[in-house]
This record gives sequence, C-alpha cells and structure tokens, in this order.
Amino acid sequence: KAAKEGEIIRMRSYDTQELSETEKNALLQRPIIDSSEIISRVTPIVNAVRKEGDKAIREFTTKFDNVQLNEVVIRAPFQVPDLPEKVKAAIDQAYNNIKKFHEAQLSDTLTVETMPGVKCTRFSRPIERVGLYVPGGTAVLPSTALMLGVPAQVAGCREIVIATPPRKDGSVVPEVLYAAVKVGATAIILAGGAQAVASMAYGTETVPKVDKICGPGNQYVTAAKMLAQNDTAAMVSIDMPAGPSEVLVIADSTCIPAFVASDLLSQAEHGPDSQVVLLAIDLSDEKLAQIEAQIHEQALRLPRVDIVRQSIPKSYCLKVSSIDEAFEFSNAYAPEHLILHMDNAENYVPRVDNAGSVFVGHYSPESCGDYASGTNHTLPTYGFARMYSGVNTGTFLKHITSQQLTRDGLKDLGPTVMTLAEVEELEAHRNAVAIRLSGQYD
Ligand code: HSO
Ligand code: ZN
Repeated sequence: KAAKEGEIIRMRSYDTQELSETEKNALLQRPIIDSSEIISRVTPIVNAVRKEGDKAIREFTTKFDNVQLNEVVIRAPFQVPDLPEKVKAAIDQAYNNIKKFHEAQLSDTLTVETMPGVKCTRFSRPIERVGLYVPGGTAVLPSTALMLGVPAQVAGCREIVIATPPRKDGSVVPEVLYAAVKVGATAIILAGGAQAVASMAYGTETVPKVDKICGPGNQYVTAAKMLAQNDTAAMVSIDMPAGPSEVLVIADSTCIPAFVASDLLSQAEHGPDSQVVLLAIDLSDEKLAQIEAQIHEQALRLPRVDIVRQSIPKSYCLKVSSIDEAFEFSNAYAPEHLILHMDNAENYVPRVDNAGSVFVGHYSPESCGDYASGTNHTLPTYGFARMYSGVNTGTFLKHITSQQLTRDGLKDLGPTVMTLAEVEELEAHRNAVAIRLSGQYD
C-alpha cells in the first residue's frame, strides 16, 4: 500500500531466520504480468499500423499522446538543437565513455585450424537496419538514446532509426535529438508506444522497416515487440523481454546508510512498479534504523516523492546472517542492477552468477552506469538476467562462420564425414565428399 502524505516512507522488513522456504521463494517472485489483456489491446494497434501506415500512426498519436503530428518521420541530416553548453558537455562525456567501452567489445575475426588443412573462421557483420525505442512518459531519456545508439554506431549499422514520443508541439525532445546526431541516427520516428514499434517492424510509406528493435518501454511497447518478433511476416528480432526496473543492494556493517538509501531511492523514483530490494548482512538495529531514516528524509526532498511513496512500501529489506546467504538470494533473484555496499567489494564480484550489471563498492552509484561511466543501462529485468545479457555491441552484430579445406584437409576429414553421412543415411552428403576424393577430377 502506498504511503500517504505525512506517513513514514518505509520498506517492508523480513528476517530470513523467521521465514519458511516458501515465504523466501515468494520474495524472489516479481509481480505477475498478465500479458493476455495487454496483447489483446496491442494487436489491433499493430494491425492498423501495418495496414494503414502513417495515417494510423497519426491517429494513435492524437488519441494516446494528444499530439497533432506535422510529420511522422524526420531524416538526417538533423538540425543540431540549441542546448545549454553544460548539457552538451555532459552528453559529450557520456557519449565518449560509452563509445570507449563499447568499441573495446568489438572482436577480431577468429580463425582456428581444427586439423591440418581444415580452417574454420568466425567474423562479424553489423545488422543493417536497427530500430531504437527511446521512451518518453514521465521523464526525457536522452541517456537511452545514447545507450542504444552508441553500440549500434560502433557495430557499424547502416540505418539507425530512433522512435521516440514527440513533445506537445510535435517536435523531438532536443536532448534526444542531440544524442541522435551524435550516434549518427538516420531517421527519427515521432511516435511512442505500440504504434512506434509496429511502424519499425513492418515499415510504412515514410518509416523505414528495420531488422531488429531494441530498447526499454512500458507493457504496450514490450507486447508490440513480442508480437512483431513472433510474426514471420515482420522478419524482425528484439533485444530482450522487459519488465519494471529493479535494484538489489547488498549491504554489510561497513555500509554508509545515507549512500545505501540514495541508491534505493534512485531506482524507486523510476516508477510506482520499480522493484527495490535491500539485503542486510548482519546489520545492527541501529544501522538499519539509520538506513530507514535516510530513506524517509531523502525521499521527502525528491520532486518525484509521490512515485517513491508508491514504490518504497512495495519494496523490502531482508535481513540475512552471512555473505553466503546474501549471494545465494541475490543469484536466485537475478537483479537488473546489483550494488555492493561493503568494504573491499571487489573481492565479492566472483560470487555473482546472475545480474544485469554490478556496482562495486561505496563510490559506485547506479546513476553512473545509468548515464555516463561507459556500461550500458539497457539491462535484463524480471529475473531474465539468468539467461540474457544487457545491450552491448554484440546486440547489433551477427556472427558468420566460414571454412576452407585444402585437398589434403579433405582427404583427412572426408572418411569421418562419409561415415556420419552413412549413419544418417544421407547418400548425397556422402557423395559430395566421395566424388572429390575419387581421383576422377584430379
Ligand atoms: N535505471 C534505468 C536507466 C535510466 N536511469 C535512465 C536514468 N535514466 C534502467 O534500469
Ligand atoms: Zn535509473
């Protein structure tokens, strides 16, 4: 239940020693998202955009965003917007760091001679056309334009299309436009929601069709991405499934309560459904009380306190008695962000099995990764960190393999291939080797 004005803003509190296995497991669960209702609402939107193109985008933008669009798409070269120098410098520095880190992720072509004369190679090529969804909603998010655009640019994508909800006058948020210029975007779609995703999946008179759609968004955006991915007519892939943003903090007796509270709140202010978890390792009651007091005090000073009043009471602090217990829980939870508030935190990183991104030590707030240190902020949520990676340079590449055999190489490997072809009773396969080894064509 949300905290009312005047009430203390506090997390729920549990102690693993007082919880049954079932109760502990319940704490690992995220809120159930009933996607069937969302999908039934999104399907007609996707179909309308597919059939009627720009006309449908305009109609939905008027209906949902209350904006009359002059144009649906603007194409590069864009006019560089006027922004305060301070803002430009900040975007520039974030861009440089993100670029440095994502350039280092490019890998060289890999060649292995598995047997003499049998050479196997793997090389990468950019996905040609990519669509990047930059949400609008309650905040302007130029950082997301960078987090998606920089890896696409570094990968070498030929067409980088950014879709983002327009401002009330039908124009692009200037900070997003500035980021779009920096990452070399080729087109900007002035639309949000399912209609924006559908337009990039299928293409319209003016919106270029793309091969892959990436980026965070609300449930409608996510549902549209899933629908497009499942439709072979769209021939499009997506980055990953998405749920509400989340953070798990592990804190021990060396933590600084004000820092811990500030990190929990920075995630809590994203939305009423943000997931915030604190694992307290053997913390004294005094330290826990200090963290609680800090959460309340710092929250009251936030412009978005109303969102925090909803998200913090839904979140919880779980007391655990050892580091082992903390990491066991954290790995089972598989948080989007994991923050380690402890001395010598780097020593504990090897224990992390499942997390989107890890923030190590007292001076590594999640905000740095959200904006400017260089790592990506588009990360797996909802426990998907168990099997998905966050957006990275590889997200915008395919790997292609090749092989070249010499005549001698084929002589050596051929019998193995022929035997396996016999086992599978695929005679044409066997013959493709036999004919070359027969000597008939030497
Ligand atoms: N914490 C968000 C990213 C973000 N934060 C954007 C600020 N701006 C992703 O979970
Ligand atoms: Zn954030």
